[in-house]
Amino acid sequence: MIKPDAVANGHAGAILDRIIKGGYKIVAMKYTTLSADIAGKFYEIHKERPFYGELVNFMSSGPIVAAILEKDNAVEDFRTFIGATDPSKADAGTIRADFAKSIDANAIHGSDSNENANIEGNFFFSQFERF
Ligand code: YYY
Ligand code: MG
Repeated sequence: MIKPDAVANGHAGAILDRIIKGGYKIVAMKYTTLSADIAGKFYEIHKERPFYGELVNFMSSGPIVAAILEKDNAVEDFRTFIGATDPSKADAGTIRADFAKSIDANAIHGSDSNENANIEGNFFFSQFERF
């Protein structure tokens, strides 16, 4: 998911270009805005964390791009490709190093396991959209 900061800053196209050139096939994609309720559900796992309220506010603050990507070893490789959660600690050349400004507004989300990739894909897309 390309987060509201990156979309608002005009980086969605550049980020998608990197993703495609990085060898990821876009299986499904949508441009939409999350309500606070939906953003809260997406990040429900972080409910008890101190940053949850701000995270939900931020994630529902403007349009996002959600996509299902396909590649060998996609989940692990994509986490490396986007860089550390805190962009100041992200490796040079990663999406977060180049497009994110802070740990809370960090440009992009990547699923952290195959199981969660499936759950999160189903969260955004119907069975007809993820052919
Ligand atoms: O998977 P990843 O996005 O890299 O980080 P998580 O630890 O799952 O946290 C999800 C999300 O929460 C993170 O992308 C930004 C926000 N966040 C925050 O605002 N402040 C923190 N100290 C940790 C995470
Ligand atoms: Mg995470």
